[in-house]
Amino acid sequence: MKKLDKIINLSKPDKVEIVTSYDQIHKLIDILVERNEFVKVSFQDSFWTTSHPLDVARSEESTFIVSDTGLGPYVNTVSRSEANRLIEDLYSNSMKGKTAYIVPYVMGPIGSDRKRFGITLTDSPYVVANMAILNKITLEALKNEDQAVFGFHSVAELNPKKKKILHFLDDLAVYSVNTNYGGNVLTGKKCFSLRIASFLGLREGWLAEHMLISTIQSPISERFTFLAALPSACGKTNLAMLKPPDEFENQGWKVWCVGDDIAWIFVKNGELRAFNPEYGFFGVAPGTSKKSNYYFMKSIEAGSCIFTNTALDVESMKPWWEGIGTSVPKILRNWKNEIIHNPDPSKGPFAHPNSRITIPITNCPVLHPDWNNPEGHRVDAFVFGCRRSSGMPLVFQARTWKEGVYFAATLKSERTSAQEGAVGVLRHDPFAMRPFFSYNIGAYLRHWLDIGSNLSNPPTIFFVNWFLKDGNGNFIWPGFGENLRVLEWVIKRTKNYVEGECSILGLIPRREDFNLPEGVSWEALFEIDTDDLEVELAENDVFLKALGNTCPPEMWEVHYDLINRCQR
Ligand code: GTP
Ligand code: SPV
Ligand code: MN
Repeated sequence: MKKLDKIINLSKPDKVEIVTSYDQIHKLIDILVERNEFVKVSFQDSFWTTSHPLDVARSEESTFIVSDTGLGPYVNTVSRSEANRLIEDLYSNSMKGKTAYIVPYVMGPIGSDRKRFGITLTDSPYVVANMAILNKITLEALKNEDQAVFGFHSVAELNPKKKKILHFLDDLAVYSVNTNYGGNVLTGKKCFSLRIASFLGLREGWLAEHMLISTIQSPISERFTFLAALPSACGKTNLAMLKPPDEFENQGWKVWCVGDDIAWIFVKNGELRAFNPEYGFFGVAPGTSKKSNYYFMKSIEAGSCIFTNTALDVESMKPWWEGIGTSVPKILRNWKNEIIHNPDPSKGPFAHPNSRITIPITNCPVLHPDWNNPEGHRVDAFVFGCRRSSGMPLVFQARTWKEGVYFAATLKSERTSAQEGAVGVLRHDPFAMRPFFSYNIGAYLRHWLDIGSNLSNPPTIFFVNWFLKDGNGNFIWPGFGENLRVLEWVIKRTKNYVEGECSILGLIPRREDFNLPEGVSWEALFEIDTDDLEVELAENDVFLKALGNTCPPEMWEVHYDLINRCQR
């Protein structure tokens, strides 16, 4: 295997082992436990671990697409010669004294001709253990290595200053070094399933998106599948396995989860269809409780999970985090692996805000019975979301596909702990894809517009914001299961059961069509401040201009139309 040999010769591991069975992974976990890197917790076959304290989130600044030309806004590039120099330098002898593991896997349903193989070489048993949950291990990948996406990961010195995540699109290869956490290193996740896959999608006529997939079963629709894009740590996992409020559940509403993070989307017979290429969840812990996300908690209890950077109750050996719904344990290990007796709750957080749990998808009690259908699922609606304390209503519908693409392209959201950097700062996050674009955004928008024009009956497109706050900083909207009330309106609009009301942005619900929970102010949810909007339109102008002549003219059409509506 030429590609593997090159990096093995350079990094010089003592041993190379191909991971072919789950038995082997159990043995690997035993080694991690012996080394005290994994701690057995009270759930069956589940383990707790911590990462380097400066390696706790995705590092956008260290993530690059290898290209000899610039690729426009939000795409960090590095030249091929510089990338090769970095690899020579950073991987040289980086695996000495270690074992390199080769993980062959597949993304997507086995029976689908749209599945893709991946081969990751890593010197981190932690990465192997996580990838064995998130991806399906298969030797088929080695037989198809010419089409496989390669990941070369080395912990090396674990020096955050020398952290690099390099993507060679044409070579289908990702190099990740000096990091050992999450999306930086689990190469099947964002590196392959978004950055490399979306580039392949552009070439081949399909889409790879940062979206959950769920199917709603209800008295008003037999089966309704929606895809939702929300920036990292803005609610995809929660929405994907939503537990309906009692009054809905009693009427027969149920949400089936197909995926919680990534969707591969394609056109078939004039219809849009999607599948989830992953085999597990890598979900945010803090804020998750039986009350906020019942089925996620149930998924954890089913076992075979890995807890990274949560706290750990030393007496019960149960992982703990802020918002879990129980008081701070008397003796805990925090995310920095310090043992604390009688912790002062005001001295937290004891779990890192981006602490995560790796869970086999089959643990989910509301996993769609047909989740892994090789034909995918027909897409009825798209939902784009953001986290904003103001300036964006609870929900509105784009009137047309073109408008939907414009609003998705100009979405803004407050930064969360899933990325390194200051939390809470409002930043532009097109399609919830800002950290994951691997080619020019103008071309990306063109691709979306072209896909839409190939559909006989394109999905509807909605925008949501669960995170509006009042003057005291409290959330106005109850969120979580209650978000089904918004989805109910999404279904009614998609099926044309009700009319929408025109607003400057798009269609908002008429009061009588929306099942508002008690004690929530309608006005506060749907206020649109035209002064704020004008400021945003000015920002959008700057963004569209930055795309230069790659910006599809349709985007300018919608933009000027909005400006006109605003001035009227
Ligand atoms: P990634 O895995 O990073 O892509 O995140 P995600 O989009 O899947 O976000 P997730 O569902 O894990 O939620 C992130 C955080 O937002 C958690 O702390 C949740 O408890 C919180 N959250 C999710 N949905 C809601 C909601 O409707 N309202 C409020 N207030 N918080 C929510
Ligand atoms: C995200 O940040 O969007 C995640 C976690 O889903 S990671 O795999 O680290 O990208
Ligand atoms: Mn994500």
